[in-house]
Amino acid sequence: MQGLQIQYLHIMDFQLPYCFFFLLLLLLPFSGNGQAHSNISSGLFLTAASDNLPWTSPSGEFAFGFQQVGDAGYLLAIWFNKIPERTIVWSANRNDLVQGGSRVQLTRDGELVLNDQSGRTIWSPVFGGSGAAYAAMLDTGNFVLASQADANLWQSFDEPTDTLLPSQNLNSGAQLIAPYLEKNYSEGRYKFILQADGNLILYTTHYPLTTSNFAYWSTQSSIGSGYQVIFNQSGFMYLVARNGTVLNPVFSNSVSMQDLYLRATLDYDGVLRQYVYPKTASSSRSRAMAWTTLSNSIPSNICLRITGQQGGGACGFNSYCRLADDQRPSCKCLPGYTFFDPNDERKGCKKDFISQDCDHPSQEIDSFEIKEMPNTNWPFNDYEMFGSVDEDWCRQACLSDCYCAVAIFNTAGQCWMKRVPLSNGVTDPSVGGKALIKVRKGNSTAGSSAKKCDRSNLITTGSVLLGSSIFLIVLSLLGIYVFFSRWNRQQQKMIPQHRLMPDMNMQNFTYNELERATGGFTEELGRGAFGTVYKGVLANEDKPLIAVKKLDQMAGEGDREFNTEVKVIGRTNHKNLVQLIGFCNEGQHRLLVYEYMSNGSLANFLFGDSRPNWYRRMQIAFDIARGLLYLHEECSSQIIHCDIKPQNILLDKSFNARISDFGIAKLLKTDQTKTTTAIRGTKGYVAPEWFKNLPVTTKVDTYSLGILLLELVCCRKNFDIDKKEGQIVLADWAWDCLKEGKLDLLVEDDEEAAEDMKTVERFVIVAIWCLQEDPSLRPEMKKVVLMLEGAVQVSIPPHPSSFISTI
Ligand SMILES: *[C@@H]1O[C@H](CO)[C@@H](O)[C@H](O)[C@H]1NC(C)=O
Ligand SMILES: *[C@@H]1O[C@H](CO)[C@@H](O)[C@H](O)[C@H]1NC(C)=O
Ligand SMILES: *[C@@H]1O[C@H](CO)[C@@H](O)[C@H](O)[C@H]1NC(C)=O
Ligand SMILES: *[C@@H]1O[C@H](CO)[C@@H](O)[C@H](O)[C@H]1NC(C)=O
Ligand SMILES: CC(=O)N[C@H]1CO[C@H](CO)[C@@H](O)[C@@H]1O
Repeated sequence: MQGLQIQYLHIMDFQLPYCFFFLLLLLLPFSGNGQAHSNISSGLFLTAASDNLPWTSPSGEFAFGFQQVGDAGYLLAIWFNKIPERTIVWSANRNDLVQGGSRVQLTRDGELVLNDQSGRTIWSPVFGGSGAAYAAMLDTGNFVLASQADANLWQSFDEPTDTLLPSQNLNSGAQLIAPYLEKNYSEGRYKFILQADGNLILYTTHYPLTTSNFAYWSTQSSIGSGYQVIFNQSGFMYLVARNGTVLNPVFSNSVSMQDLYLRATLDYDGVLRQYVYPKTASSSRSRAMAWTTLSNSIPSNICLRITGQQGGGACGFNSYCRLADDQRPSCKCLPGYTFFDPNDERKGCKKDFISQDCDHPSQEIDSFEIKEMPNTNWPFNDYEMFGSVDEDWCRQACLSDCYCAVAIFNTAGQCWMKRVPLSNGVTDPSVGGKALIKVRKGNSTAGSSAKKCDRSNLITTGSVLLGSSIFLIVLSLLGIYVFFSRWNRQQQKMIPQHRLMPDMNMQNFTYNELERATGGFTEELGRGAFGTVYKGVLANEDKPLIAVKKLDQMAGEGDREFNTEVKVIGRTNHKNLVQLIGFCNEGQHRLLVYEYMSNGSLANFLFGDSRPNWYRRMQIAFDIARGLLYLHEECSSQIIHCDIKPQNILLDKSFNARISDFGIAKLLKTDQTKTTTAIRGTKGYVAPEWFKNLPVTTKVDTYSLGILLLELVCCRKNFDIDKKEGQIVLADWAWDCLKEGKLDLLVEDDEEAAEDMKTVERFVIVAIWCLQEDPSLRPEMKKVVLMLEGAVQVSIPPHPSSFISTI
């Protein structure tokens, strides 16, 4: 009805004659164009267009209609309609997107038909009996076609794509097929099927076919077999045997559907996960939330589970899989190999160097070297095994054999020789042994392009000099001669020193130097929005440890901009910032070199096993605020961090907190004031204005600091699904406690903090000031520091009106 009212007002705007308007109103239901319908009667249709309104369920929580997928076209889908992500739970044409102007209609014959613009039928569900009298989008997320007598003729729940919703069951023979990529809904490489024999199985497929390849998880031997998988309203998923016995659950998370949206999805990486998303009354509150994974995913480590004779494994060929800190599988190429497509890591990697000459392998031994990777293996692909040998023998054997791509040497003194393409690669402590990977020396694209680059610079300098005048030519030639002969001599004596940037204490590294310093980028310290960080050591006398951040590749970035921004970062110097000591800008490689922080991130410190003491946590809060004050007001050009969170706060050897990753947002040349869909901050710590197209100011950092302060006081994450009702979102709970004068509840089992309630209270009040939805109400960082130190009087803050929870 709401839809009709809107239509009404709209038409009144145009001041159409009353009777004409009435006529239109009568025609509307038949001329399609989606409005909020509960029952969709025959004749209605939806058109694929960016402004199309879907058919929604009575509560508005689910919608059926067209979703645009990038520039590729439209998906006829069902999605969660009350959350900003519009997460898709079902689709009709995942392998065959339609273009704008296509339409889906419940025909007068009672058939549901998706036609493309030319009228060709793309999809139409098949069901028995006569046509449907009406269709309905239900509040469960099920789209049904029903007869006049209300009998279900067809339902989307019976033909799932990659997701199951609570109350949706998987019947014998039904399956989920993973999407190809996170945002590419085409059928991908994994499936989850309840076979006719009752076994519930996760399979890899023979992509691009959907036939079963390797079973990497199944219930038959552990749980048993059944004829139906039930996914009930509290989030339990279990098999029911033919005789009605309920078997042990597959998922046993108990979830309150009142507060949370829930789904079980077979993700593109082959892992079946349960996700929850907080339902909230106010729409502004739900804006910055995200889907959280519930703890047990299936299988727990897919890297170790896939060991098929055919196919690349959990990652593609010539790569290896490792469970990252976030418990998700991460795919990497082995040294000397690069991704076919960096956006599609499971497509595998290709060799990036010229293979060994098989006619004369021994002549080429010196051109190859071995890179080591501990605890790594490619279980199949062996073509030879030598027992009772030592590691050196194994290395030589691989170097002198042109078939050998990798040799695995294990503690039993065995040397397994393997050839490409390597499959089922995995790195895990349980693997043991080490992989010896053969790569051609010095054949990296980076190395060669760097040399070219240096030379061409010299040539340009030369020609400018020559262009001036004949007299100058003679002079310059003489000069150049003298310069070069001296320079050459000096070069021979001197071990090349790092080139210092003229106006700051920063080094310009070559890619090869950093590759060497990090042992070929092997030891990963962390992974952020902009790239991966590796541990390394410089070859200087005192062998300082470094952290090298390899920025993700960007298309068409100007060298000058990169250098300018690096200079801005390089000029910063404060004891609460991680110091940038150098960079590399060579070909497509952009790297930043920082001092190494030996005590890891605040996230690990704060949310780890043992709680850091209250005094240390207070000091950390002061440190972070002072670091931000410096970035905002005291350094030569203002820097807004945009991504303050515990993962970006590092602890040096004396446990001083140091802010890292500042200035990078700018460096990637995204306009600071423009909100795009690619929000840089991390969900939960992100200020509400990000989502509202308002300019981004230093107050976004103030907001994130507010969340961090509460986490420091309470030693827990802002969003914690395991907490009691009312305590799940820390920011909400802290406000409630403050309002009711019960702040002691926040630090209940923390004696030290409980004895210092004055400070706890001050910190919470400052935090709530920082979390004000209106940025202008949030204090400047200078004020925050003074407030935290207790140097200024702090008044009781108003209700922040919007809390954003951490995920
Ligand atoms: C949809 O139509 C059916 C059958 O006509 C009716 O029983 C049901 O109440 C209708 N639902 C709504 C929400 O109008
Ligand atoms: C999804 O990936 C498949 C396989 O690579 C490709 O054919 C298809 O075009 C992709 N779809 C979109 C929307 O990018
Ligand atoms: C879901 O199943 C579990 C386990 O059988 C049971 O304890 C729970 O009560 C069920 N919830 C609902 C809403 O049926
Ligand atoms: C039902 O079947 C299961 C296994 O399929 C079996 O373990 C159980 O004993 C059966 N229960 C009854 C009551 O027959
Ligand atoms: C410097 C060098 O030899 N580069 C080569 C490395 O390998 C690739 C791929 O085989 C060649 O194209 C490069 O020329």
